[in-house]
Amino acid sequence: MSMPFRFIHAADIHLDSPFRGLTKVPEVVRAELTDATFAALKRLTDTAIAEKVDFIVIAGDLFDEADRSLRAQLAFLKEWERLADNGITVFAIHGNHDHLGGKRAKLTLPSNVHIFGAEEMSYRPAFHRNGELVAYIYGMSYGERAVASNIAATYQTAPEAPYHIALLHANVGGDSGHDPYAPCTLEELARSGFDYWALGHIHKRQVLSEYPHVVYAGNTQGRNPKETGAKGCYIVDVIDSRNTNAKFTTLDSIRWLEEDVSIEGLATEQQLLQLLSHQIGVKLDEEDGCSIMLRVRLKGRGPLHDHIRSAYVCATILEQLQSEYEPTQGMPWIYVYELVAETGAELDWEALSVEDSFAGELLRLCNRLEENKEDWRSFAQSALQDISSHPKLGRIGRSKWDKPSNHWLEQAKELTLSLVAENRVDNNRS
Ligand SMILES: [Mn+2]
Repeated sequence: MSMPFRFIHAADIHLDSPFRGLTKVPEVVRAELTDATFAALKRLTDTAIAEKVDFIVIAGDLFDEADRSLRAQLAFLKEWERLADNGITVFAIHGNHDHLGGKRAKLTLPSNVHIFGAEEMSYRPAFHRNGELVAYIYGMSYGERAVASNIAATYQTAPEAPYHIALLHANVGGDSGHDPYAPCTLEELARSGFDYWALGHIHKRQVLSEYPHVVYAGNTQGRNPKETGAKGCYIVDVIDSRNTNAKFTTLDSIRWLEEDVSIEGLATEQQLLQLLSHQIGVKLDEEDGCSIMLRVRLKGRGPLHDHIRSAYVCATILEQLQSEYEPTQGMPWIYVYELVAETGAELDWEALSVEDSFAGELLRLCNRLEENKEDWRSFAQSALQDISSHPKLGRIGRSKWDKPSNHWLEQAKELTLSLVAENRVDNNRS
């Protein structure tokens, strides 16, 4: 075995990715969101230099678009030159987002950068910074957006290297949440003879296996409300093929998070606002200097449920929080982009379930439907019959109405019972 070495495994940088879906954000937030993928790339270089890695591997989707923006290409060039100045080599493949069929400027890459071609799998030697051969890096880029074949099956190790690192942009194990590109199974990767599969494509980081290591690095910067949590890369220390240690490190400057806050025990909107304000302050301190895009979900049961069910009240509270935590440039900020109420009425469900009243009868019906999914399906279908058979309205949602979701039942139960039970209290009072 050769000497120990260190490399970075990154993927899915999606440089110059546009932020879609949020129309009303302050200018500071918009500008920093737009620059966030660039900031992550810069931090990747900084980290590689500070951690004295021998080389970097990037497993596809370096760019967000196959027709790469000039700004993105120049940014990569600049970072790669910084790496070259520090004796760090880069090995990269391109994925479905930046496949080699797209348009791009003709730039000459520095000699420390190797991009794998799309014709077939090929390999290159990787060296320790003292010049000793420590590994072979294998890879194959996408030549077009949709690669439907199992390209991992074409990967083969060359015997003479001490350690084998395979770069692959693929959907391993058929994750239904992602495009099924270059499909393959974990089992076939695990028995292929490679020591480390450096994967890209799925943006959530995960270590699927150790010895051999099969690892998704995740993306380097979250780009939308679905890409929550810390994002970055793995720093991998290899002593030998039976002693490999992958350590996650963050590269993101803006983090998408979700926070649940319970309304239990709160009597007024003012108390809710104070609680939210406090929680948000705590959150900002927790996330090691990152700015935060926060979605707050109100949960639990309490007297406030009736008030915050109104979209107006939620919107007003959200505005208050946004103005209290107004983002300023140059320091970490927190921006609450959404506040949703998923709360329930404060009801004595046990007493209600035996009560001789319309509300009691309604609850017993809901409970029966919850227990028997067949009953629920036929109940929902007959209730929706008129609307789903309507020539125009029916077209809107027939495919959904044919398969009524359990979530609808939960929502209907909450909504109807809080309305019915509320009226019942009012009647008792009058
Ligand atoms: Mn990607």
